[in-house]
Amino acid sequence: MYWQKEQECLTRSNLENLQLERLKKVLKRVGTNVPFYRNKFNSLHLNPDKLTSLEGIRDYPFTLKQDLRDNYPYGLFAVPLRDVVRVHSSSGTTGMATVVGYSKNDIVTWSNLVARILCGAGVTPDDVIQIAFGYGLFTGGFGLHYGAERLGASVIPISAGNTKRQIQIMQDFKSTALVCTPSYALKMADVMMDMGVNPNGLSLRYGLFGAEPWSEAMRQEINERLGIRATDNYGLSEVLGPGIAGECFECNGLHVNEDHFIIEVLDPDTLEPVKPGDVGELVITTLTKEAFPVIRYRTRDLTRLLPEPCPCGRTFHRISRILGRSDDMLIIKGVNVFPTQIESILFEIEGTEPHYRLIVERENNEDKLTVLVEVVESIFFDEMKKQRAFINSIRKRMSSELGIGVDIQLVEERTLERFSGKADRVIDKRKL
Ligand code: DLL
Repeated sequence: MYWQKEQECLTRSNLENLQLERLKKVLKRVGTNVPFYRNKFNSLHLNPDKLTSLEGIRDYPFTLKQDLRDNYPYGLFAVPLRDVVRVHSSSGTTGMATVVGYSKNDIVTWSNLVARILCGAGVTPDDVIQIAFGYGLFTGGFGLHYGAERLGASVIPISAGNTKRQIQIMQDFKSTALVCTPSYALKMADVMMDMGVNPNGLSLRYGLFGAEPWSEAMRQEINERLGIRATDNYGLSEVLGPGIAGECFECNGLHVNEDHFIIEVLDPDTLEPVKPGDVGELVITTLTKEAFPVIRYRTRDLTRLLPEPCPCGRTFHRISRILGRSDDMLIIKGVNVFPTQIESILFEIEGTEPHYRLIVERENNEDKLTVLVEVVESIFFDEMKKQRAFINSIRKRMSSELGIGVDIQLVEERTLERFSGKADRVIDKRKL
C-alpha cells in the first residue's frame, strides 16, 4: 500500500536513531566543507562527534535566507561545482535570489521523496499527471516531474500558463492528476466554465497543490468544482523544493519526510520550541543532501506540529497547513515577493516618494498586485501622456524584477497614511 513503507512507517525510536546518525554526518560534512559553517561551529566550540541526542541540535546556529544571499551564488555548496548536476534558484530579483545545487544523488533522493508524496496523494503508475507548475529555476516543475517519473506515472510536462490549452490537453490526453498551485486550479475551473467544459466529463481524479498558502475552504471549492481529491504539499527551494512534506488521504496535515529532515517548530521571537500543537516557525535541517545541506534553516513559515499518530499508518510527524509567515514575504501568483524589493525599485526612480502601498487581491481566481505610489506634484499634474509613460516605465521595471505583472497607480504627495509605529504597507484582500 505504501510506496516506501519500510521508511515511512519506521518506529519512532528507529527513526530517531537514524536521524541522529545522519545529523552527525551532515554536521561533520558541512563543518569540514563549508567555510560558513566551519567558522560558526568553531567560534561556538561545537563538535559534531560529541552530539549524543537529537536535542543537541539546539546548540547549533540557525541558517537564514540572508546567509544564502551573503554567500551568493555558490558559497554554501558542500561539494565542488563539478559534482553539481542541477542548479535552481528561488524566485525574487536577481540581486535577492538564492541559489541551490543538487548532486546526482540529491536528484535521486529528491525524486524519491516527491514520489512518496505523490503516492500518499493517491497517484499510481497508472495515472497521467499534468504538471502545470513552471519549469525553470523554480523547483516546482522539475521537482514534481522527476518524482512523477520515478513513481512511473505518465507525465505531461505542460508547465504553467495558457489555461485553455491546459484544458484541451487535459481532455485529449485524459489527465488523471493535476499538479499546480491551488489558485491556478481554481482558475482552471473558471476557464472550464467559460469554455463550456464539464469537469465531470474529464478523467481527472487527483490534484496535488502547493507552493502557496491556501485554506480548507479553498480545498472544498476545488474538490467540488473539479470533482477531484485535492491534497496539499509543501517545500521550499532553500531546503529541497517540493518533497519535504505532503498530505496523505486523511487530508489532515502534511507528513514530513523525517528520515531526510529534522524539523523544529519554534517561537519566532524567543526561538524556543513551542508546545506540540501550538503555532510556531518551522525550522528545517537537511540530513541527506550532499550539494546543498542546510542546518536549522529558518523557513519563516508558520505551522503547528501534529505529533498524534495518523490513521494512514505513516509514523512521520505531520505539520498543519502553512498558516502564515513570520516575515513580510508575500506569495503572489506563486512568486515570492518582499515589499522591500518594491521599495528599493521605487527608491531608484526619480519623482517617486518612498511612500507606497501594496494591494493584493484575487480576481477571477488570479492574484493581482497593485502598487500605489506617491509622486511629486510635477508628475502628478503632468499631462496624461507623460504620466502614462511614467507609469509604464515603473510597471515594466517592476514586472521584470519581480517576475509578475504589476498595476501601478499614482497618488498625490502626502495622501498615503503615515505610520507612527511599525509600517504596514500591505493590504492583502485575498480571502483564501
Ligand atoms: O514553492 C516549492 C514547492 C513547489 C512546494 C511546488 C510545493 C509545490 P519556493 O519558491 O522556494 O519553493 O517557495 C517556498 O512557498 O517558504 C512557503 O512560504 C510557500 N509554500 C510552499 N508550499 C506551500 C504550501 C516552492 N503547501 C515558499 N502551503 C515556502 C503554503 C507554501 N505555503
